[in-house]
Amino acid sequence: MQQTEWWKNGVIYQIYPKSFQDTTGNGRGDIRGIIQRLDYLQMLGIDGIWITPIYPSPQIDNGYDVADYCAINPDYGTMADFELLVSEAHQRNIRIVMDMVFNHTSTEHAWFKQAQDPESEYHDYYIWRGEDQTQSPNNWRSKFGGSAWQWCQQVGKHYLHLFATEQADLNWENEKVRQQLQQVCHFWADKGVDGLRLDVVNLVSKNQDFPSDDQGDGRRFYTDGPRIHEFMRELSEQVFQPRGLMTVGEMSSTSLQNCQQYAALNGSELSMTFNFHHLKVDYPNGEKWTYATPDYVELKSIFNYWQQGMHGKAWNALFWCNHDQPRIVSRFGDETALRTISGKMLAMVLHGMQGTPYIYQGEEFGMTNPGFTRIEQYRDVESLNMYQELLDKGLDRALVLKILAQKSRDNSRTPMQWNTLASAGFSTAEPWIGVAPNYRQVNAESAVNDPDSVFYCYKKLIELRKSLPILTDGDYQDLLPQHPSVWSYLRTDGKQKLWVLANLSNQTQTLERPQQTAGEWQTLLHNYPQALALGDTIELAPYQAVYLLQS
Ligand code: TEU
Repeated sequence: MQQTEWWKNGVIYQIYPKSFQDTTGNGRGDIRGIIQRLDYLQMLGIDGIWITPIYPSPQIDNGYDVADYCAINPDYGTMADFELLVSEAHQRNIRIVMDMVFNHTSTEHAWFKQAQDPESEYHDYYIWRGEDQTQSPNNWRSKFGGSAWQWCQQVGKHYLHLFATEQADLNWENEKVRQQLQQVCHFWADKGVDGLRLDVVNLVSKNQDFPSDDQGDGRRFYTDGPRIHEFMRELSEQVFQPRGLMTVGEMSSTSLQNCQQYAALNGSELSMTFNFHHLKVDYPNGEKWTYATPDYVELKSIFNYWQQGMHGKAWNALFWCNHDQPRIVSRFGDETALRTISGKMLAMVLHGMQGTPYIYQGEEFGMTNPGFTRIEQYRDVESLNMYQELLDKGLDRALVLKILAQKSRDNSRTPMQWNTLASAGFSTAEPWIGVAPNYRQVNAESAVNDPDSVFYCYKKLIELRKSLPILTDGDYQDLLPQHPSVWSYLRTDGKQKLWVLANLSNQTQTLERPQQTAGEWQTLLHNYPQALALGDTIELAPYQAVYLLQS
């Protein structure tokens, strides 16, 4: 497909294939399931799909433990299925974005197996340190709990794994590793892929002294590390630019200054970046594994910082949800009576900003967390590890389960709710992870049949991004940064003004009309049956949101 900067006014839809659509009756989704649902995605109006890893993998981390970068996991189908998906998607003007997991491979990858022979050329593909089995080379922690080092008897050294033990970190200092990874990108570009999502790519350059961290878990020694921009420019020059690939880097704990470089408008490194600062406003003191309520003043201030800091310099990816995050209506909205209203409000607030919006499967009709109550319902390696770690710390089991129900990555991984049939139309068999119990009310089919559903709000937002240049180009100003629950921001592009006004609470909010909003406004979009009355004081109903335009 033609490779202009299509993502600048485009919207990307994320698919977690294992939970999207099963066509073989094994309880797990597959590539043919994605093909079957392309018409639905075309109706929604999205421009591309990002598909999380479908490569051969022992599935310790649901495919983020890749055993072969250039093949399809038979569980998901065949390479022929994938090629069919590319052509079927392209026929509908839907581009394909593949997930590249280049910080680590599975320990089942042929490279890692051979790396265990210190004489092999693959040995130096990984990071080996420390000859004392009883002592880790440093105190770095794995993001999934425990030490980041694992002893390998055959080598007589530890290898580094920032994630699960079965995910060994690649040694990017080795030029051959970087060349191999370039070849992987070429392989998928040859298949017709249009873009790449690069998993935790800002962690690949490690401080080569591997110092212990007396202030934390080690992340400051490998996040946005010493050679990271050099590595990104190299990939960009060798592959991304010549192949016209759109790229989005998943940036773990990054900074604005680094993202201004990664996602610079001249495209010297990547097209755009995901960062997660806005999704830590319910991590008190940076601690994810607590039961907490979000701080909306903090949330607005983070968006203000990133919207203003990237404007005119670099390009943002916008998202509320992905396969690692709880569902947004459960998190910042309402799961029950005001689910639809709050789902639309959250969509409007995010899609009113500058950047490329991402929609995670099911978000477009307001899917919720499943409300798991037993540990047996969880599948995620991080959740299972943290469950044990929190119990070991002495936390009460009921509290730990409550924390998991709020924070677990499995909240977003339950099967896509297509309709009211058994297993929500996802599969004819027992799904690999339980379906959320509300699927009879909350499903794609009901949403498509209801003109007032969240689905049509997303559809409208996708259309607006194509027809209203201010959404792509305008700057951003927060009009009420200190208000605890009202979000009121202005986008301006010299020709028009777009005013986005939203109530993040389940209470009515009354406010004075900000002076910057004088004059006449045309209502573009609202989430209540009646439009908002604009007087000197404004009354916002629970979760009410409105887009107002001044030309
Ligand atoms: O996630 C990286 C990441 O830092 C997280 O969002 C992670 O889920 C979080 O730290 C856990 O608290 C990416 C993938 O999106 C995730 O699914 C993988 O597990 C991870 O990388 C390793 O490949």
